[in-house]
Amino acid sequence: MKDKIVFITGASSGIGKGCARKFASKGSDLILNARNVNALEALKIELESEYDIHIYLLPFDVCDREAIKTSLMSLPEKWRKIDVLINNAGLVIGMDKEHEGKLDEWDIVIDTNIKGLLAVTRLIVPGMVECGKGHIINIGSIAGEGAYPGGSVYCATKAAVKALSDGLRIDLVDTPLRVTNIKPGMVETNFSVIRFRGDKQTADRFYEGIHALSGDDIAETVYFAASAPAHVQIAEVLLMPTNQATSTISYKGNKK
Ligand code: 8X3
Repeated sequence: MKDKIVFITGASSGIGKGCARKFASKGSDLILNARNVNALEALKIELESEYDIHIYLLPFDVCDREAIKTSLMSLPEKWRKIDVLINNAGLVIGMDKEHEGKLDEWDIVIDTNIKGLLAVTRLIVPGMVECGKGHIINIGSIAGEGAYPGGSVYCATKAAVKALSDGLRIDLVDTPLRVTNIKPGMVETNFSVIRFRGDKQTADRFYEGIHALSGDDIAETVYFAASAPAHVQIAEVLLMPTNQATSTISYKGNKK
């Protein structure tokens, strides 16, 4: 993946940061997006000093359609031919029942996980089609396989990521472009702290007794899909910890 340009949304932490590290270690140049400018700048300094690569920062909120447009239009010419788009930005707030949760929080989840992914895709993929090359890797979730207690809206958004990935694969079938949906199970990142509205202790308890996946584990699979030969399209990957079987069935008897 040397000299390829990889665009990652939500790159300041977790799976996005893991992907940034992995692709940087393989010689890819990176366009990194997130809302947290300071975290992005720190990551740029870290990776550019460690690897012989260049990083361009595009801080915006994927919910802000105008900001996405302005930012992408501001990209210097040499950064415009994006090889790999990793639609990673996503979140969940709360684990409320569908008839009890907060509509305002769900708006943020839906706007980020579905509409944000769609807006970024809509703006970047036409350039890939024009160049006759490109790979769109969406970070879906095991949550998109079926609903689980307290997850109804999040699960719905990840089911939407599956439909958007499948639909895009259909729409691009007559092109050399590839579309992959990576569907992680339990991954221990800041994601769960946000899920529990900032309560780190509850988030930690969620993963107690199971060796959860890390952002770096997911990045390995993302890289595997991206670096497959051009005629190989990895459509979907469902990956979870060894002691997880489904969204709701896991064995938490093993200490980390
Ligand atoms: C996160 C997976 O099962 O923790 O996408 O909700 S789960």
